[in-house]
Amino acid sequence: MDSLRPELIEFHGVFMSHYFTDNWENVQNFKARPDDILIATYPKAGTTWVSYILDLLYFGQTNPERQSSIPIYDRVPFLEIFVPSIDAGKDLADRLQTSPRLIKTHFPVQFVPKSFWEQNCRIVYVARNAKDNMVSYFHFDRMNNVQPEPGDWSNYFHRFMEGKTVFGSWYDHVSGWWEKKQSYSNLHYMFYEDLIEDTGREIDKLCNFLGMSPSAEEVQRVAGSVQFDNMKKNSMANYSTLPVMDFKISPFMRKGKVGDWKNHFTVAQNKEFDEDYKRKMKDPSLQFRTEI
Ligand code: PPS
Repeated sequence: MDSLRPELIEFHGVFMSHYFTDNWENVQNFKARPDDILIATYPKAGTTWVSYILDLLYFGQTNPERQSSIPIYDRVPFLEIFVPSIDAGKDLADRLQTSPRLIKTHFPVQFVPKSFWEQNCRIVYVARNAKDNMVSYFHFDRMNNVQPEPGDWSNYFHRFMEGKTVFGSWYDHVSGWWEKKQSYSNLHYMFYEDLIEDTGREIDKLCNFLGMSPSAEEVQRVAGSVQFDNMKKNSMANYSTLPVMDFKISPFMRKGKVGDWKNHFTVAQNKEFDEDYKRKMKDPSLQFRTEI
């Protein structure tokens, strides 16, 4: 498996791996439909969680058998993925029979295929505080054989701050999408920490954005199904069926917490990080919580 590990490459000014650029032309020419819903995130920000919520809201009652038979990565294709032995995300998305189609991307905003904007698609962006996002991404890169070698924690810590991770700088990603929200009204910007704090409340907000009005019982049912422990033991949600991941190194559903960064950052790293963060994150309207 180790031979699959790619190098980090610079692509249109963003650090990427070839697994997400090899199908570039096809992905850029993807034909979005007006009812498509794009779930956009920086990696490890809560993509799977929100994908599962949306899938249950739309299809949990009309098509319950999909919950026990189709892994989440097939229900919600990862548009730009192009890895040998795994179906290309663009092809999976083209073959989706559902309406709406739920589609996942980790692209920074400037890489999103233009048809999503032309069709005025609804977009759900999920952001997670940088410290926990970094820790989660580190463990993911350790266990995922189609990600570049993460190296040791201290090396990774600096690489993350320099934007040298696949899909580039966290700072540019969350800020770029935040800025887009000011001009594109069909974008719902959510935070992982808010979901942890009150999943039901966040599902209500999501439904409001999507024009759905499920009953309070239905919202609670969905919130219960997507609790961390339930998703962790659900083989259709926990990625255990995907061969490129080595769960002996770290599980996909790892901790699911706000504040795990405290178990990784040294006092000196935390100081260095906070000073650098202030220099990079200039917009006071975009605030993250690192504990709740
Ligand atoms: S990916 O690979 O980018 O699609 O990963 P992504 O799904 O965005 O992020 C994985 C992290 O989200 C956590 N997660 C959850 N936390 C709380 N509740 C639920 N239901 C949940 N589902 C996924 C998952 O555990 C990863 O975070 P860490 O901190 O590594 O545990």
